[in-house]
Amino acid sequence: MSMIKSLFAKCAGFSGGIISGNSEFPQFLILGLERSGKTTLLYRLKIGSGWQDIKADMERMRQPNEDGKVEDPGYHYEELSRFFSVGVWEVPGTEAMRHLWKLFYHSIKIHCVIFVVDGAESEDRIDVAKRHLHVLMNEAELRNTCFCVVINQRLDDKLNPVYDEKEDVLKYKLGLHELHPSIDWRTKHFIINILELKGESDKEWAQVMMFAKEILSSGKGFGLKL
Ligand SMILES: Nc1nc2c(ncn2[C@@H]2O[C@H](COP(=O)(O)OP(=O)(O)O)[C@@H](O)[C@H]2O)c(=O)[nH]1
Ligand SMILES: [Mg+2]
Repeated sequence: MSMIKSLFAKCAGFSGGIISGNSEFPQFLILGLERSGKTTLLYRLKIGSGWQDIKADMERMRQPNEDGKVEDPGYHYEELSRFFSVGVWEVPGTEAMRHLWKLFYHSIKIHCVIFVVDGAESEDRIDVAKRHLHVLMNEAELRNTCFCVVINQRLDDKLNPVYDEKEDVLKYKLGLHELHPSIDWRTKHFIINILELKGESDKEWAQVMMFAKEILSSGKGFGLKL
């Protein structure tokens, strides 16, 4: 708890536990189960394909070094500015860390949740992801929040079948076809091969940002001027 509070304190605009209007731009929160591709997404957006060994590096950062410490701090904060300026928080999705997700959206006003699901995920884990996603969608603090569900297609992955865009089974398995109207209008899913994203300007990502802009600007929600 204190670890996260001190992290928030580092963020510009922190005042009395709530980052709101004076943080000046919308805050996004990337969530999803562990290994769905969240950190890869954040850094593909931030630095594009310039980080060539990202896959090997992500694996290495998960392993303890000689001192027994894990290099990846787990959570990350970056700012993006291609379409409109946003602050992006990315939090681990391990079982333990899922308990802490709420601390983020209780302490920070979150305008958009990017929920990442591995397209090659097992049935059991899809159910777990679905459960968490629907809890989030029904949280009071997130009642105006835009939800972008990103299905990580893993086109390059020889070990797993490629996610079939036409059948799009995760739309149903995640219950995205039967959302309450109060949630449906601010929710959309996108099928993206995260590892191939070439930075913020990538057209796959542009679709996510255009949808988020529409929802965040809507008078039904935050009514932001972006
Ligand atoms: N083959 C392949 N691997 C991916 C893709 N996206 C993520 N990964 C790998 O899957 C692992 C988990 O990704 P990571 O971003 O660390 O997941 P996180 O736990 O959700 O942050 C890493 O080794 C990534 O390099 C993808 O599109 N294709
Ligand atoms: Mg991660």
